[in-house]
Amino acid sequence: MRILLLGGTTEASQMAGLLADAGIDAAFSYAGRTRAPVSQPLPTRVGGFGGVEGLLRYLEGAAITHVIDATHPFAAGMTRNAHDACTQLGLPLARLERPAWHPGPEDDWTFVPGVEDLPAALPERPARVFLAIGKQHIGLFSTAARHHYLLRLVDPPEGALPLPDTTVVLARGPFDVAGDRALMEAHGITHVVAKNAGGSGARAKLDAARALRLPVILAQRPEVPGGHVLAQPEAVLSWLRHSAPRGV
Ligand code: 3Y8
Ligand code: NAP
Repeated sequence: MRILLLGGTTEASQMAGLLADAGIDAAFSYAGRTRAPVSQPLPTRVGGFGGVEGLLRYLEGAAITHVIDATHPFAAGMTRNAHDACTQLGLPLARLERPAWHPGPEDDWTFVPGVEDLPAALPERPARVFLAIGKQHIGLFSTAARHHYLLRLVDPPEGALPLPDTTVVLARGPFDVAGDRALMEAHGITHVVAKNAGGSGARAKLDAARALRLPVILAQRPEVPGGHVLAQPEAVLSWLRHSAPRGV
């Protein structure tokens, strides 16, 4: 048995620990989005595969027998490619995915279909927006340049930002409610904009918004192919044991 673990999330790091502790032959994969990703207890590769074709070559070259897609719910491209490649090769594929967030009675949440719909959901009058969606989609907000944006990024931006009125904080997360509440108060935030990422690592800002009674605008997740979706790393481990040849 040899596993490819597609990582980049809290759950992927937990899965890596389980596989390493079980002594299962596995390789961890990052996209290479950040300069210094957290190290993993597994041999780690960094960078894209080169589309489905590149992934097929990697899977065959590395004699991978099972794939675990523990990427982020918004990493739709990687998820689609993993599904297509595993279907072509007839390889077992499980997706480790955390459930989406749902509002409580005290929450003031607005959902939009996708990340590209977020700017239009902001108010006409200038606001002070905590834009916690990372770096890849900041450009979408250049059509809403009237607002002040508090940007939380993993790495310093290379070059000028596509927005005129910003404050940048650098942080990798996972985050905590007290820290996010203090950050939002210090910057006089009036709106929180985020992705419906689910999980614990990005949840703090939603709880802080609830405490401060601030509106939240959330992008819903992109559609991804079906398949074997599990919510806990332990469930993936038992899936592996049941789908492996005898004696694992
Ligand atoms: C490179 C690996 C771990 C994993 C930690 C989780 C928690 C902290 C919360 C906010 C939201 C955001 C962003 C976020 C979180 C965890 C998790 C999660 C959100 C690292 C990591 C990589 C990335 C890529 C990065 C994206 C960006 C998204 C920032 C490592 C730290 C906004 C998603 O600068 C960039 O280009 C950043 C790109 C994809 C979204 C975007 O579109 O910009 N994640 N995040 C992975 C790779 O190379 O394969 O550097 O160590 C992982 C984590 N980020 O093991 O503890 O599991 O969700 N990551 C979102 O959820 O909205 C921050 O600020 O409140
Ligand atoms: P994406 O849009 O789905 O993928 C774009 C391309 O990046 C993929 O086609 C693939 O390139 C490469 N890629 C993505 N994940 C990879 C991985 N784990 N290993 C190797 N290559 C990978 O991905 P994304 O949204 O940019 O996310 C990139 C990474 O950040 C993923 O590891 C994801 O788990 C993590 N992350 C993303 C978010 C988010 O909000 N999107 C949040 C937290 C963590 P090729 O086509 O060349 O193979």
